[in-house]
Amino acid sequence: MYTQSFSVADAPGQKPAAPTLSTENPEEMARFDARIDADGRIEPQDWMPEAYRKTLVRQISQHAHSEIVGMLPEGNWISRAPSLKRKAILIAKVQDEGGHGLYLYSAAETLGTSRDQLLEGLHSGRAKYSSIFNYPTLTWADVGVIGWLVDGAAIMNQIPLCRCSYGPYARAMVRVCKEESFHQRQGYEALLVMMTGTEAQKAMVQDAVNRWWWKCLAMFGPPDADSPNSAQGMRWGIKRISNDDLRQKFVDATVPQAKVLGITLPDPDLKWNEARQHYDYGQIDWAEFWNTVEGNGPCNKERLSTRVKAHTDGQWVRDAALAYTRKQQERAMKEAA
Ligand code: BYC
Repeated sequence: MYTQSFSVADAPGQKPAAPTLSTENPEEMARFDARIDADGRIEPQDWMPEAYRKTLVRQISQHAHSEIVGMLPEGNWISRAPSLKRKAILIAKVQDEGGHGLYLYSAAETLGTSRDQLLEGLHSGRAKYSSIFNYPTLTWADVGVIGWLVDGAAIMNQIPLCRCSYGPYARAMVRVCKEESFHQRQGYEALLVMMTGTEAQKAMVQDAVNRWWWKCLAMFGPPDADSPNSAQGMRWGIKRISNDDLRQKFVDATVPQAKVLGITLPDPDLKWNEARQHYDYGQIDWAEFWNTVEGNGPCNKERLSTRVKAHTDGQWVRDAALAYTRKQQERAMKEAA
């Protein structure tokens, strides 16, 4: 299963020499580059190039939005979970995802962007969030498969982020990964139970795997050759492992788990390559991926409108919290006077 042991040191020579990025203060820039080269952490109060700040706000806010929108496909099943135990687990999991979104918004705020600006990006449809949450959860087996495969892919991507060069993001990721690990296991266990059930239950698991497998491989982002942000992200120690390498690690870790489960992964080209010591796999439908990222997947519009409605409906809670804080401050001032 997935553990923090996936957090391995970078291969020697993985970081190319620092390019001169901008016309920003060259002394500050040299200090920043030296700290990145020494694998040091950058903290909110430290000087950083504007492009580094912008990249972090982009990635961390997309990540936060993914956690928040990611509550919706599984949230749909809370009222229909097959037992009290499964309902309690699912409520806890969905609540964890909300918590992850909040840590991540807080981490993004340390870079000088307000929560309102971040949310406006999501609600207006300008900001991206993970493609995976734009597909429907048709059966209870989808909830198990999201835990096993979607959270499994998320952990694979996020464990290297625990060593990200930006301190608040890296620290948030440590806790997020621990919780994601529980999410992955609960999904796998739910599927194991279904696979000891009736033929209809087994078929439901296989059908869900068939629908989610390729979408999960696409979650890691475009192939390295088509990934415009990777080179700079790796140089800055934000990304530690490339999209394709993470995807390969995920396939290699998942194939044996599928065997234990007793399901078939829907890829006729999936086979062990002795020379590479990895599994080969088939072609991902990148046109479908980009179509979904651009807002035209099966559930994009529904997800966004549900989020916007939840935010609007929650306005009175924010107003009440602010009024309460103001009242407390006024009282404290009066007492101090
Ligand atoms: N979906 O140059 P690239 C979770 C975009 S939460 C949509 O490779 P980068 C969970 C990418 O943003 C999972 N868009 O970019 C929650 C970029 O567009 P912009 C979320 C994608 O940043 C609840 C463009 O494509 N995890 O699992 O170097 C319940 C080119 O890509 C996707 C994170 O956010 C995608 N799948 O690498 C259960 C982890 N992939 O911004 C589970 C943090 C790529 O230039 N993020 N794009 O307009 C990352 O690690 C990186 O941002 C990515 C992309 C690997 C996702």
